[in-house]
Parts: sequence; C-alpha cells; structure tokens
Amino acid sequence: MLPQAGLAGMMGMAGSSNVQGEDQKKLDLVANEVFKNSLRRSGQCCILITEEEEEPIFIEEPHRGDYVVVFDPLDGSSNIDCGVSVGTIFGIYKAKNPGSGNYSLEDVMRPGTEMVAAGYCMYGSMSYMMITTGKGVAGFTLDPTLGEFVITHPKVQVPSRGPIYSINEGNAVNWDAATKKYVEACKAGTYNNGKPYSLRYVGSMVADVHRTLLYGGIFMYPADKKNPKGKLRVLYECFPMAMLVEQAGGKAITGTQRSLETMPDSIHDRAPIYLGSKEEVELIEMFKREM
Ligand code: AHM
Ligand code: MG
Repeated sequence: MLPQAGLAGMMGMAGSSNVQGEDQKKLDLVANEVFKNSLRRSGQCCILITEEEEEPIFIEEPHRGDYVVVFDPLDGSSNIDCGVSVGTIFGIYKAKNPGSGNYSLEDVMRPGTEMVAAGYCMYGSMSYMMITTGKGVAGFTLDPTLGEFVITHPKVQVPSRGPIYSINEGNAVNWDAATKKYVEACKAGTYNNGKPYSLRYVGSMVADVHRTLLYGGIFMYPADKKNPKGKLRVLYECFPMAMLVEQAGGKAITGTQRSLETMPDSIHDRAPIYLGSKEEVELIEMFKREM
C-alpha cells in the first residue's frame, strides 16, 4: 500500500482525530483496518489495543484466541506525506487464563516484562521486520519479488557504545537537568575522547530505534516541563521497543527505572524513554541519580 499511497490518493489528513487528540492521516486509518482485520481473522487474538482507537477491541467467537496484541499501526505518521520511513510497532501478551474464554483488561494492564513477543516493521528504502520472542532479536528484509520476508539479521546485537544521539532537540528548553547534561556531553565528546557525537533524528520512532539497534547510540523521548510523561505510549511504543533493545543486549529506561518493569495506568498511558547502547543509557542513569 505505502509505495502506491501518493498515486492512490491515500496521502493527507483523514479529517478525524484519535483518543490523544492527534489528527489522523488517511493511511493511519487504512493501516489500522488492515491490521485489525488480519489479527481478527488469524483466530489467535482475544483483545486488540490500537493507538487509533480509544477502547480495547474484544474479539468474539469464532475468531477468538488467547493472545493480546497491542499495536501502533502506523508510527511516525507526521513523516508519511514526505515519504520518510514509517513503521508498525507491536507487542504480544498471552492471556492470563488461556482457553478460559474469560478475557478482561487484566490481560492487558501488565508490565512489559510479561510480553511474550514484540517487534516492528519499518517501511523505508526497504521493508524490514525485527522481532523477538524473548530469545534474542532476528531481523528480516522483504523480498518484493517473492512477497516474503527473508532473514537478513539472524542475531541483532546493539553495540555497547555508539557515538550517535537521537532526540527532538527543539524541546531542549523544557528538558530536565540530566538530559541537558547528557546531550551537552554528547556535543562536547566528553565520553568519546573529545570527539563530538553525531545527532540523528528522523521523528519516526521505528526508524530511530532501527538505526540505534544496528549502529548503537541512544534514542530519547524524555519527559519535559510541558509533557510530564513524555510523548510515547507505554504499551505499543515503549514496551515493544524496550523488549527488542534489551533482547539485543542494550538497555531501556524511563529515567528512573527499567522501562519494561513499569505498570501502565491506562491502555494509552505514556512514559519517558531512553534506550539503546548499554553504556550510553547508563550515563543518563548516572546523571539522573546525581541530580
Ligand atoms: P505517532 O504515533 O502519532 O506517529 O507519534 C509517535 C512519533 C514517534 O514515531 C516519534 O519518535 C515521535 O512521535 C516524534 O515526536 P516529535 O515530533 O515530538 O519529535
Ligand atoms: Mg503512531
């Protein structure tokens, strides 16, 4: 769908907004329908949580299975109309009482440590899928001639250091002291023999995390004075990415604790996140402790 979107009149706004008050693009809504329908028809799911819908979707018989899928159908949607990489993020929980037919929000409101799988697809110069089931991370690339994802990154390992920082620096004036101190150290090369780090920020979490997984470095969306919980959503943005990064040997924190150990307050809850190379994230942790 994406490669043809511009020609098929699928770019631009849909004229509606989601539960977070964000304007929805036409492709946000198309992607949401495509994923909902495929997940329902898979017969494996009992509850779906999507960024685009306020309420959880309970799957009825005869399509009902035992898995909860939380997903952001099209992440980075501000980049759709200019052709920059966007993606789909998902996390999967197994229902607490599989086979019981009794499913509730208790199956969803759980820490990320209980996810059984997570991943994302990135639609860019190529389409990638990175996935974990809790035993490392594997990466696949779509072969358009076959219409199949082919394994290309069998064991993804995020380097323990990486001289790349990724953050929306337009918000710097509202950051906390630890984030400011870390970014200043990146620019001064304080922990890199005086050589400044590079800044890379796409504005699509999927693309920024994908680069971080492959090249190392750090991706941050902190809390700030205006947004005390940051911007990114716990269930279908922070948790899946935190699980992938940890499974690739990296680290993901909210600033004060391990990201995966947090408990969401609501299905669309938000949290700050710092993720990527272990030693970079540990520097932020140290600054947070000191301040
Ligand atoms: P979205 O789910 O509405 O697309 O918003 C999430 C996106 C992330 O992909 C990205 O990291 C972030 O928003 C960028 O936000 P900002 O424009 O504030 O830097
Ligand atoms: Mg999104």
